[in-house]
Amino acid sequence: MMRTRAAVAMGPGKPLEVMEVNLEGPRKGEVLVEIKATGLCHTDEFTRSGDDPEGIFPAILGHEGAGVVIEVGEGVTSLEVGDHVIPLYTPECRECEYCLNPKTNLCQSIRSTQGAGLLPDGSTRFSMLDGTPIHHYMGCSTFANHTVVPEIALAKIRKDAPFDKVCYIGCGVTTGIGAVINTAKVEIGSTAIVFGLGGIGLNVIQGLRMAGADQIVGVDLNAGKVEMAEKFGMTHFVNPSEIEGDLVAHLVELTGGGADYTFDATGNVSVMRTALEAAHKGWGESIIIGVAPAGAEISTRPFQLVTGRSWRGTAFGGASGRTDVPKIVDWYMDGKIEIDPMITHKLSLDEINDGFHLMHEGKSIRAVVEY
Ligand code: NAD
Ligand code: AHE
Ligand code: ZN
Repeated sequence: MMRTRAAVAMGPGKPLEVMEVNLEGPRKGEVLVEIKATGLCHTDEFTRSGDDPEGIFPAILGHEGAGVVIEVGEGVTSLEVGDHVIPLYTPECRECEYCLNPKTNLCQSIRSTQGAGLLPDGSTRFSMLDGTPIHHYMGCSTFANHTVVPEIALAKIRKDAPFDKVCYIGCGVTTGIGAVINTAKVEIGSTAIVFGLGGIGLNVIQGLRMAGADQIVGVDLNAGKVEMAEKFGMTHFVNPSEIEGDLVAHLVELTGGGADYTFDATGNVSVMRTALEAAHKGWGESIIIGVAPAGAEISTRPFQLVTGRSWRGTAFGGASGRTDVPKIVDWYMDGKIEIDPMITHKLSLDEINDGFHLMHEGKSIRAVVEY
């Protein structure tokens, strides 16, 4: 048993509380990781706020981290002390029915315990100093300086990659670029619309430029996002609050009949409908990335699908983390993708709640906490 510092979500809608917590060492198949840096993703805020139907409290949130292996539990063979790692909320056991099916990245081997805020043996390693158990989050809990993660949920990465940048590959970068490359499989010369120019949407844009899309339309209510989006490849910007009349009709006209691919990176179900209906008749595909609050539902006229649009979704950009994440780290280190400009704020753990305020004010793309 050791002590570490963590930001604990005590209840829905409450600010995180930074405190000392107890952490038990790794059991069979588990690894103790010292987290060096973590990004703040909107999904952490979604759970903190109480919108997540799977939200459990108290919990240590955070799922976009990078760090160093401190200790390995019994039976761990793929990692050793000193390895640099990125925790994976979508693990890769390479054995389950899902891992063996190339059509999905959704390894299910530990999904039920992970969703219940527990490690695979059904228990938690974190507790308050008075002994109250604290739940894990998405199998990662990177808002703690040290965390215990199953071996199958750790990607081993090169040691020269900076933690304060590649932590973002733990969610935002991989989700955005992967949605384009793995899920949509965008072809050279395509037209695309990206709804939401935040930490995910900008990476969709970066992925579209890599894939060779001709027209990349960004849609956001915050015009402050335009400069960064243009830097990453956005060719046209639409602010829905400035469009008189029907937004779908405007987007369909702008893209010459609708876009080949549209992406929701807002989590707003009415935006998801707009995204589907702005996809091209006959072949347009709309990819849902955003996560929506408990009770929210999507709807459209079935005729939209009858006439050839399809509605799809993606988790972690369709990436199989232990295989794909080290490659994406290489892309960053080789200059094939950019991360640095999107990390707009660096915080200490004590300042973590400021990161959520910056997100709400639309001032940050990614705030990163460095330990
Ligand atoms: P963010 O807060 O950085 O960005 C959201 C952007 O959407 C902001 O720029 C905001 O101005 C814009 N926006 C909000 N409402 C809008 C509207 N009605 N019309 C147009 N633009 C609007 O958030 P993020 O970290 O980029 O995450 C985006 C979404 O993706 C969240 O729902 C998050 O939970 C989800 N997410 C999903 C996955 C996955 O694997 N599927 C992974 C990461 C994040
Ligand atoms: N708990 C939510 C769903 C949240 C969700 O969709 N999570 C995404 C990752 S978001 C990362 O920022 C995901 O991977 N989903 C697949 C899974 O198995 O959780 C709810 O609505 O219940
Ligand atoms: Zn995320």
